[in-house]
Amino acid sequence: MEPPRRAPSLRRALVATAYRTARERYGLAGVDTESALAKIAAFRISLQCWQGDDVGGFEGSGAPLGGGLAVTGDRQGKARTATELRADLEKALSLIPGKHRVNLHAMYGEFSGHRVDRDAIEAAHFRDWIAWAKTNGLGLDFNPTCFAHPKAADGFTLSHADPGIRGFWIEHCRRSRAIGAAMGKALGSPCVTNVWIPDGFKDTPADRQAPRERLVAALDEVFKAPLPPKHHLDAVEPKLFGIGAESCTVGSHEFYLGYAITRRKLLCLDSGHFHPTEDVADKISSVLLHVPAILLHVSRGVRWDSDHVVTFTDAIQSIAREVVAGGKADRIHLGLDYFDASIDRIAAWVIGARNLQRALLLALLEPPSIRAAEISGDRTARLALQEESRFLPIGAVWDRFCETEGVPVGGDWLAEVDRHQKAVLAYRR
Ligand code: RNT
Ligand code: ZN
Repeated sequence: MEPPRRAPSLRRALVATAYRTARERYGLAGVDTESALAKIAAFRISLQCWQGDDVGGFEGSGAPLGGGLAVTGDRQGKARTATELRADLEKALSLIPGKHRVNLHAMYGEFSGHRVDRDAIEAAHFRDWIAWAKTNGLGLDFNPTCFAHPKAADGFTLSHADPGIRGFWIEHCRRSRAIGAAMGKALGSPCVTNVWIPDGFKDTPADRQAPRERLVAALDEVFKAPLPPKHHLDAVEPKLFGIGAESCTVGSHEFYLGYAITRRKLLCLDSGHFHPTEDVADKISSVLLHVPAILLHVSRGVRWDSDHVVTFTDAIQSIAREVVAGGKADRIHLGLDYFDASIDRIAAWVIGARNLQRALLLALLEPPSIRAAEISGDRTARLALQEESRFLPIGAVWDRFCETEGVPVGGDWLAEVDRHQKAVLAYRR
């Protein structure tokens, strides 16, 4: 990775002065900014590799994306090889404070020009990813790819009525878990392997029961081999509906909540996978009572599961607030899940990750008087203090964090993205 960029001395002096004042201001509100800074540095975010190439992967099969997933935009410069994707990820990571993880999909293996079908993938196909992650001090997470494949073309995979097709996807998911475990072992940090399948009905099914029974049985097959939690954790990802699966999504919320509870799996909560008026933040404390841990796919749905870049919305602030305030952050794995090719792909990673971090920082800087007001039954004070706390000088604390982590302060990172565009992306045709 590149050496950290130094802010000019005037900028440095301003950041230092603003931080001193902010620290005192927060001190008046009973908040210790130093402790918040120590804590924010410990949060690791899993960057979705698929933002870098529009969910393309390196199988070279040319199969359409499918599965109800849609990437808009076609900006020049998308990563065409794993080497390019790693270079782009390094650039993004150099502009995001802290240490993080990278989330891979099975279709991102390196197959050296060979056609390796999904039921034949092995850890060897991810050797270079693992070596790269080790060199860069990154953790890896993993996903079976149950879309963009002829055997998923009719919209069904693990719940398929044809036992041959079902068996193919079971084998793919089994192998994906083994690969995840190899990654976790090599990197000394458990890999979360998350199973999401697109299976569902566009129109009203005559039978909703049978596909769900098949899915339970298929998942039980997939998860049969126990893997050491030290290296590997299993997650399952429900969804309300997808494009082409509007009338019945086999892996619905109720389906997977029950599955995760009874099989002791992580439940993945993707912020785009609920009805737009639902409050995903409110689900965290409930779900954590019943499942071992949660995987968050932090995304931004605009009117639907549109996978927009994460911005500093109320929704993201409340999610991060629940992660922090619930006191169970060690059981919550953070990942981003969106894909946008209408803006610079590297900037998309940086914007989303920095916003999630800022939302976490805001939560870490919450004045204790808010909770105290609730305990004393003073609802007026709770509301008043919640609203006042939004205007405390978080920006100065964030700038301080960026500076101590050696990443650009404020919008200075854009110049780096621009340089990368001109020096690297511009040559990709
Ligand atoms: C789809 C799910 C799933 C995918 C990735 C690519 O709706 O959110 O997590 O986005 O696996
Ligand atoms: Zn997701």
